[in-house]
Amino acid sequence: MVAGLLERLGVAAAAYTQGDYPVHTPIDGSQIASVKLLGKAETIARIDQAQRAFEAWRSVPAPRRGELVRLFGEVLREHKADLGELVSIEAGKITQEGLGEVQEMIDICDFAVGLSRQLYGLTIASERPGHHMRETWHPLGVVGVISAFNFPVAVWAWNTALALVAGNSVVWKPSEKTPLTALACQALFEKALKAFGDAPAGLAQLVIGGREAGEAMVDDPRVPLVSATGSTRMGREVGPRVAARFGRSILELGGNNAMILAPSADLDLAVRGILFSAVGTAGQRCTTLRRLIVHRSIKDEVVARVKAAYGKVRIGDPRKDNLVGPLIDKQSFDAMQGALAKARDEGGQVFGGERQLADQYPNAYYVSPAIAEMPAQSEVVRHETFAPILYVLAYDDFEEALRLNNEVPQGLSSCIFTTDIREAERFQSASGSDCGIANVNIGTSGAEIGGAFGGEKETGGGRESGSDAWKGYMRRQTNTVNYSRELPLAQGIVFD
Ligand code: UN1
Repeated sequence: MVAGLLERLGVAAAAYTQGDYPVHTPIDGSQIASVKLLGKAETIARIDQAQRAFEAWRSVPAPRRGELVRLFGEVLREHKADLGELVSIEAGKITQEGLGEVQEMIDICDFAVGLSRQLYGLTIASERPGHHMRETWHPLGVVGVISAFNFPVAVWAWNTALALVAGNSVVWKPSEKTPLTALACQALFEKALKAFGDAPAGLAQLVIGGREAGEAMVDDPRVPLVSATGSTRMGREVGPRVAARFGRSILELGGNNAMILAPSADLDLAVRGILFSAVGTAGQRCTTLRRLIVHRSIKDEVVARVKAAYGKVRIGDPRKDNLVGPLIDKQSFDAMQGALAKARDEGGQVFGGERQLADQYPNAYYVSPAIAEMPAQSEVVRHETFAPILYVLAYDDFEEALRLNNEVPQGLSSCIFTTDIREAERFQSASGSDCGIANVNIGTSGAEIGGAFGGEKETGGGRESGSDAWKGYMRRQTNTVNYSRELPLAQGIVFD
C-alpha cells in the first residue's frame, strides 16, 4: 500500500521493511511496514550531533537560514499529493485533510522565510547619558519536538520551520503510531538540505522511538526547549521533568472545545460549523468541537438539524469520497464506547456512536459520530475523549453559557455563533472565553498558521506557529552600551 509512495517521497526501503516494530494503517488494520525503534543511547547520539550542528548553524545569517526553509517549502509543494496520501493512510484522516495538513506545512515555511528577515528586538531609552539599551534575540540550541499521531507532519513543521530560522537544530520524536510520515518528512527535508548545499550535518534529526527515547530528550540538559503535543497526561510528565532541569517547554495538550450557539445566530452557518469541527478528522483534532452550549429556545431545532446532518455523513475509506475515516485504533474505539456508557450513566441521551463497517474491516474502527444530550456539565463532559462525541448542553442566559464554556480543566479553543455584537465582543473580552483561541461565527478547529496556536490551563500554555511564537524558540538578551567617557551608574548610585 505504501511502497510506491515512500519511494517517490525518497524513503529507502530498508527504513520501513527491516525493523521489528509493526506499523498498521487504521484504514483496515493491516500491517503496512515495520520500523526499528531507537532507544536511549541512539537518542543521545542524535542529540550530540544536533548540538554540533547548532554550534555552526547559529552563526549563519538568519535570512540564509530562511533560504533552507524556503527550499523545504518548494520540496513540499512538489510532493504535496504523495505526502497528503501517506498521512491519510497512516493517520486515517480523509485525503482532503491530509492535503490540508501538508498545506499547513507549506504555509508555515512561507511564514518562517519572511520571519527570517524580521527577527527583531527593541531599543529602549536608557536613563543614563551616553548610553543605549537594546534587546536582541539569539538562537537557543537543540529543540526537541514530540508530536502526536493526529497531525503527524504539520506540528513538526510548525516547530521545525521556526526553530531553523531562529538558528536552532531539531530532534524530533514522532508518535510511534505514525513513523512512516516522519520518515517521509525527513527524506523531503534532506532533499532541501541537498539543494541548500552547506548546512551542518545533523541539523534536523529524527528519532523513531518509544518512551525511552522521549525520556532521553526530556532529561537532556543540552535540549533547552522541548515542544510537546499530545495528551494532558503526557504533558504532566514532560512539563515538570523539563522544568526540573530549568529547561523550557511548549506544551500543546488536551482541548475540550465548546461552541456557544446564541438565539440570534445564523443557524445554517452554525450547523455547517458544527459538522466540520465536531466530525472532521473523526473527532481526533485537539481543536475538535466537543461541547455545544445552545440556547434552550433553539436547542430542539438545532439538535434535529445536526442529527440530520450526521445521518448523511459518509463514513469509510478516507482515500475515497468520504467525510469520516477510521479512529486510530481499538484503544481509541474502546475509550469512545466507555465515554458514551458513562454519558448514559450521567443522565445523557446518546444518538449515534456505533461501530460501522465491522464486516468489511474487522480490524479497523469506524464509528458514526455521536451526539450526547446532557442534563449538566458532568464528569464525562469535562474530560477530553479523543473521538467524535459532541455533548449538548442547554443554557438560558448568556452568563451561564460563558460559565459553562470556561468550567472545564482545558482551555484550547472556543467559539460563539451570534449576530449580537455585544455577545460577540464579550466572548472575546477579558471576562469572556478563557481559551487560547476564541472565534466568532466560525468553528473551533481549522486555525490558520498566521496566529499563535495553543491554549491555557490543562492545554499547557504553549504557543506555536504564527504571530510572535518564534520568541519561544530564541533566547532574549538585554544589552546596554556606554558610548560616553563617563561611567554613570543606574538608579543614581554614587560609588566612589
Ligand atoms: C492538533 O490537532 O494538534 O486548528 C492541531 C486546527 C489545525 C491544527 C490542529 N490547524 O484544527
